[in-house]
Amino acid sequence: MLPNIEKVELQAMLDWLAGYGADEQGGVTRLLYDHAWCDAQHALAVKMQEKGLAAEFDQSGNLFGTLKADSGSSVTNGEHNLPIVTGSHIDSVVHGGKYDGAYGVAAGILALEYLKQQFGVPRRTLQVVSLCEEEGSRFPFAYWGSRSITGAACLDDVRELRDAAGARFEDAMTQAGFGPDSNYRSAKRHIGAFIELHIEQGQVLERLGHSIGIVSAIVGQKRFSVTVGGEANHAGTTPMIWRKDALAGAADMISAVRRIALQAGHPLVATVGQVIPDPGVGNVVAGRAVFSLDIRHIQQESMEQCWKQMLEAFTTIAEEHELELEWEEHLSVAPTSMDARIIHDIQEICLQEQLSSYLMASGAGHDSQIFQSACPTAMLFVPSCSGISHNPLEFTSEEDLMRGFRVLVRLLYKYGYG
Ligand code: HGY
Ligand code: MN
Ligand code: MN
Ligand code: MN
Repeated sequence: MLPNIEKVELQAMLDWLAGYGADEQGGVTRLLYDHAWCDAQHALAVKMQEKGLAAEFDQSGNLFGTLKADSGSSVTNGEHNLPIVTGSHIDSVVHGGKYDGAYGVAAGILALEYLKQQFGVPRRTLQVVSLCEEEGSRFPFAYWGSRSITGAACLDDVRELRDAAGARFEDAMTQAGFGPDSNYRSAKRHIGAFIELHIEQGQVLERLGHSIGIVSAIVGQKRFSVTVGGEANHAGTTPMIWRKDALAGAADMISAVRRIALQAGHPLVATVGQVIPDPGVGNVVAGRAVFSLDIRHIQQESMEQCWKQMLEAFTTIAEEHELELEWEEHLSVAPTSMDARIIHDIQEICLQEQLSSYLMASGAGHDSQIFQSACPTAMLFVPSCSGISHNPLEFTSEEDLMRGFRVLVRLLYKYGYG
């Protein structure tokens, strides 16, 4: 049985990590392969080594810290000698919070350090991974870290993608020291199970008064870029009825997104978070407008149905205003149920720890939904204060952080030493 886990330097580590990419809004901005991201990953590699873990990068920039099993351990057959991996992502949204992703990375490092100090070499290899990219904040491609590990994506899928400044994905990757010509091993690997500790990013646990969220399933997601083509023209000399105003057309389409989503009802959510008009100056009728579209639902067919209705509405608006319409889907992930056996183990540990746990769906996407296609996977949440996330005001109390940490340690102990 594990002794009572006293306080570990979890809060201090999160404060330290938030220093990498600290932005002017009091949040964190750490984007794939940018300076803050590179400094954070390399600092974490040093931290892992200081904590007695073998640190190694892969060609995507994922960072693994390993607590190797005793080579003579009896757990030898088949997939049982594949490592148990915990962790989360090190990248952030722009002006994000200090807990999203970072909490799972920091807790994983400290959990392996604690287990090594208390119990020495495990019977089964345990690893913590700092996944290189989950958010899709810089390049229009999400879950690059987990998808390159499971083989769901490879460099050919991303090399030509451009960020908002026009930088090529592959150039950013190689300039950061990664990629196929680096000395690092390929990202693709097999793992025995994946466990992700994460903040809830919503307010269910806080409102219902539970300490631990156990994720039953993660919503499906479809992400698009929608391009509306019109005719740039003079704002003063072009009568309203003769315009092909791409931004006005996009605005009608964005209103249709909200109308259709409200008609569909909870738990469907649809978000337009970004609109880029071209040329984007006040005295020119926009010739082009590109907007993002993020649709989520726990049921695949409802999500598909919603997209179909939205596309019909966009097409009608484009025809009415003689506008061109194009769209590109750059993420389509199905709703994903988590592993029932690990869920059961987490529920048992919460009972032992006398922590109230709550089985719940995740409205946020996570790397766990990528790993679940490759190995048994589970997620656990701790409460987010007022449910705020993807915002510098994101906050979780140290007590709540420690409760999630203790459950993670017990789960890793069960799988690594039990
Ligand atoms: O958008 C999401 O749900 C996740 O935080 N990347
Ligand atoms: Mn996020
Ligand atoms: Mn996250
Ligand atoms: Mn996520």
